[in-house]
Amino acid sequence: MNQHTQHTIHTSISNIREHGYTIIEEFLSPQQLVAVRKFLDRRNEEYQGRNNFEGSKTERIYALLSQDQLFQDIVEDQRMMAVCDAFLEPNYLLTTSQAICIHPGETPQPWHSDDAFYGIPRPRNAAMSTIIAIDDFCAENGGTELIPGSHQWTDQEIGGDYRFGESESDPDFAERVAHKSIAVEMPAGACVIFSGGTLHRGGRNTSTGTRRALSNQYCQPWARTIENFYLTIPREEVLKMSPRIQALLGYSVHAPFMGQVSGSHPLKTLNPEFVPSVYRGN
Ligand SMILES: O=C(O)CCC(=O)C(=O)O
Repeated sequence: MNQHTQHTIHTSISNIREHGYTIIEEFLSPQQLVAVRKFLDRRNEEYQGRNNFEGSKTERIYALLSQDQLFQDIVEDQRMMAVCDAFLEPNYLLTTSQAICIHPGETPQPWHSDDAFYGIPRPRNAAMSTIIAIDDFCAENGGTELIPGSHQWTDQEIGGDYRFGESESDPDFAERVAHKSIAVEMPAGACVIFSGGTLHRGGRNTSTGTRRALSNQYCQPWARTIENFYLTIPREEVLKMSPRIQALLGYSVHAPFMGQVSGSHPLKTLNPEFVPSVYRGN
């Protein structure tokens, strides 16, 4: 790792500690950016959101890393792994890997934090999120909005459980945070990394173009993941992935025995001959 990368990681970690987020410019190489765009251009109308949280004019592709090695490389980017190493316990997991394409006319997403699934009092340290710009992000095209410093807010300070849209029913909340929030304006290829506790939302898209992004999120090794990768990614595909990606998908043991499979290490299940002991004999 060169000195520039080390400096980027160091700055990112201290920004996240202090402000709840950081931006890494040129997170994707120009080649990666071109390849991601090419992939997304081929995949229109993949999955239209079913509610205001997913976004009725927002297209999402879940389990994105299973689609191409390109996305696996981005998931295990060394800068992001170093940031996760600083905030999460060893054996942390990938909790979701998705493309989020916000089309023109989309309304703002409800304010939320990505760690709201975990019923631990705030401020908590359960997850880390990334949003990587595939198009330039601005306030008009649905660029992510976030509230700096909100990773430190307690449940009382928030005044509600803003999990999947509850903030919409509380106009006071939007009013209280309006002057505290910022629109993340960043060029294509840049990445905003934020604490799972940082309040944020996908912005309103009043422009004529689609705002495309990737979002990889990571959680503590003891937390349930948003996406159930054991069921979405066939084991023969997992077998082809790097050891790091396999561990991030849950083919790892969080000491002393979380994640075991009938008493065996989950990596053993990648052997096509593996049969869980529960099926043997009886
Ligand atoms: O697309 C964005 O900018 C934010 C999306 C988001 O926060 C989410 O779907 O959880």
